[in-house]
Amino acid sequence: MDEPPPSQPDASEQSPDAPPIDRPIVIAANRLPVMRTDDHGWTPSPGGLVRALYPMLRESGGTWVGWTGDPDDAADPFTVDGVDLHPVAVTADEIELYYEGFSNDALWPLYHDALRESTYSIEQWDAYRAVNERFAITLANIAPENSVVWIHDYQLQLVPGVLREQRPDLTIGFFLHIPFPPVELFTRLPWRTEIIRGLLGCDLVGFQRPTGAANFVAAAHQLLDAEHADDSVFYDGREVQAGVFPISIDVAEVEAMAAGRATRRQVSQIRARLGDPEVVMLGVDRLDYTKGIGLRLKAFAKLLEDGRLDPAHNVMVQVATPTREAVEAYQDERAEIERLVGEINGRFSSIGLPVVHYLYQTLPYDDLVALYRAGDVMLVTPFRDGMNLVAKEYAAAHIDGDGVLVLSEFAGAADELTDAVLVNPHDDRALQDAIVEAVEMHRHERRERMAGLRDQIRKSDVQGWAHRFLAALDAAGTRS
Ligand code: ADQ
Repeated sequence: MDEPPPSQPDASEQSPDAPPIDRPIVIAANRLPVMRTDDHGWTPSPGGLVRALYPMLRESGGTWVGWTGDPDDAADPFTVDGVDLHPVAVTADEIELYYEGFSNDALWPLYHDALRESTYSIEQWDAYRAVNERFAITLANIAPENSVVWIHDYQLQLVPGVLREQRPDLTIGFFLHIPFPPVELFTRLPWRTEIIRGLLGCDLVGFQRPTGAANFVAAAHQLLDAEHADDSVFYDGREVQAGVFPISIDVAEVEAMAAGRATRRQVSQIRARLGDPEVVMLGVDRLDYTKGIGLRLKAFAKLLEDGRLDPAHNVMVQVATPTREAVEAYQDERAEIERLVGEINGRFSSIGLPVVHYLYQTLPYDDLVALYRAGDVMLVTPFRDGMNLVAKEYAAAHIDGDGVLVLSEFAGAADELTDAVLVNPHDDRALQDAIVEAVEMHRHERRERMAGLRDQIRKSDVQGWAHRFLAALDAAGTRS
């Protein structure tokens, strides 16, 4: 084997944060990975994606393109911790049309099994296209020659196509964090061909589950008559790969938080405040209609009503993060959940001891980890979910080796977390039985299943996910 050139650091000296490729990396996502501090500075925002990618960009001096989160914010490029940040301005009207409208009221429901009727409006589409073009032009202007550009999620599906036209030298990848729907649903979208063409500007398109990749390949074939073989589509004289890259969490970080003395103290406090029940059931979600929060509340209520669970010994804690509050479907969902919580508490609580504890709040990550540890049974029951990181965080937090995860088959996490109690949440009776099974599970089986879950998540954390995607993207770009 050749000796490495003297200027190259020895592999053993490489920082674990170093990216797996030598070329410059540019990330594009709807939001920049930073938020404003009280003293008008910037700090990295919380969230798994940022935790996975930011240290890597910091190490390699990379770049991130995105919106600051404030309307009409045309901030100049700036640098935080050695990462170059390029804001893309989005106007207040565009936030309504591109973000709340096309992204979250057309694409989001359609991509989640059409759980709600999508709104298809030409004004929204025009705004989506305009913002996507703006992102692509920013990227075309700043991406170094031959660099690797990694674009994230459903808000930016047209970016690869426009960018490819402007900068054929770039290697372009895209990761879809949510499901890619079956062709029968996808073809409802009036601009389905434009979206597929946009994604075909990539060298590699990544999905959470094999079904997402297969649906995308099938849509490209049906709509554009593109040739395909296994996991590749051939279009416009180029090969576009469709790969599967299930996202994960920062396992070490959650484990370290869960092990801290403060967390352990917090866990005892939480259980005491809940009235030291035998079983604490937990739900943690963005308040989204895809997450099946109402469904699990109804299942809990039915179990109390039928006497299969005793309200004196079983409590539920539901934490719901405020999200997309300007979109009507989200306002309706919140009203329905709060009505259910009120109804269940009215019927089954006693004074000072509500049977459902409901928080409509965003909690700090360490408080969330303490809650995970305090939860005996975690209920993750989405109708459809790209992955669901809560399921993985719960397993990572249970360093005590105990706790049961009830998990919907319709979450991407179900492919890997096969030691959960898997359930079809559309089946009322099955969901009720799954909850009872989790509550009554023998300690030996609980520990065995939790060991399986923890082994699985430790095999693939979010840093590994980012490395695998970038290595595959680099290879795809070199090949084509
Ligand atoms: P989300 O739909 O947001 O993500 P999820 O994967 O569960 O869903 O991630 C939610 C994150 O928010 C978790 O990391 C969790 O800790 C945090 N969170 C939830 N409730 C919270 C609360 N009350 N306070 C503070 N934090 C809270 C989309 C897709 C998913 C996919 C991810 C990542 O819809 O399917 O797993 O992207 O690809």
